[in-house]
Amino acid sequence: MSDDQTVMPRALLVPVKGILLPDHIAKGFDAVSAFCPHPSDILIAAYPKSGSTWTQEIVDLLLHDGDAEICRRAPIIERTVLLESTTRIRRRSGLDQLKEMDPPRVIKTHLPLHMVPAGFGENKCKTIYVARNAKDTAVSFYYFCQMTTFSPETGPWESFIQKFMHGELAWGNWHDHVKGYWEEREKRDILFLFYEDMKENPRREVERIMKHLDLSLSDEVISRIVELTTFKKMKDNPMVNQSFVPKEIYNQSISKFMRKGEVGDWKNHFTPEKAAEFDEDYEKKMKQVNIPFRTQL
Ligand code: PPS
Repeated sequence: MSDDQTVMPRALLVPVKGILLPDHIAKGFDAVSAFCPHPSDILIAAYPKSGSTWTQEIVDLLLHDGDAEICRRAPIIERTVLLESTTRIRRRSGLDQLKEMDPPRVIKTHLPLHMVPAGFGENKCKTIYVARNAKDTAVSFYYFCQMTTFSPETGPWESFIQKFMHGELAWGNWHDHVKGYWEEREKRDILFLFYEDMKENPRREVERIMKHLDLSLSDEVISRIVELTTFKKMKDNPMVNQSFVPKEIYNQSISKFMRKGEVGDWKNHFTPEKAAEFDEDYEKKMKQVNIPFRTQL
């Protein structure tokens, strides 16, 4: 821990329905499970570090006609709510925040699909899942876990990758998370986004999100949204770069929340041997599905 980090105990991980969750989130899970959304609420789901904050900002801008000022009305964590968040990491729990908001609310979750409250499916809430290739997700998660007390200590990178491969990190196994949403995407009308596609052609992906939400905005507004949600713009935007989160929770002097925002950073972290081992394990776990992930552009 760096000298200037205020000491706050690290979260522990405990299993809930076979998935490891930070202890404070596990404690509130029954209440989260019972949450009933309004049919107009929008769900953004993602395994951690897959591009959910980016998607949240795009959705908030789409819902407000690309109005940058309105979307600076509050930090992203107030405008769009992490369903399972607790007072250990936020001023109010996600459920308390939601009580004070009028639908349509933008709700984020890292829960795997089988743990998402049934009401989202029953009420046919618009759902977006954003996925990122496993190796870049692991790298991003490693830096995130170093800077937040939200997670247990990471240990060295080599052991962190092992934990990532074996579902021993918070929110469980990346492979099952992604497969769970992928397999249900048609039945539940889930818009399945890839981080790499968003990097490659953000305008196309913003338009896909807009259509999924049954919105129709002018070309000019879409261009503005694309511009406002570039990595650079979001990194400099105090309402999205998480600089508002207290240092004892996110110590951004260790690593920035808006860290690199690239596809292929894994190449700077995986040795050829580690990449081969990771890929072999990946093939075994993902062989029954053909999800077109890209690890470089
Ligand atoms: S979290 O903590 O799970 O909610 O994180 P999440 O927002 O899902 O993912 C964080 C990573 O997304 C990157 N990011 C972006 N990349 C490109 N463009 C934009 N606009 C953008 N916004 C966020 C962020 O930098 C994290 O990735 P890394 O690789 O760590 O930089």
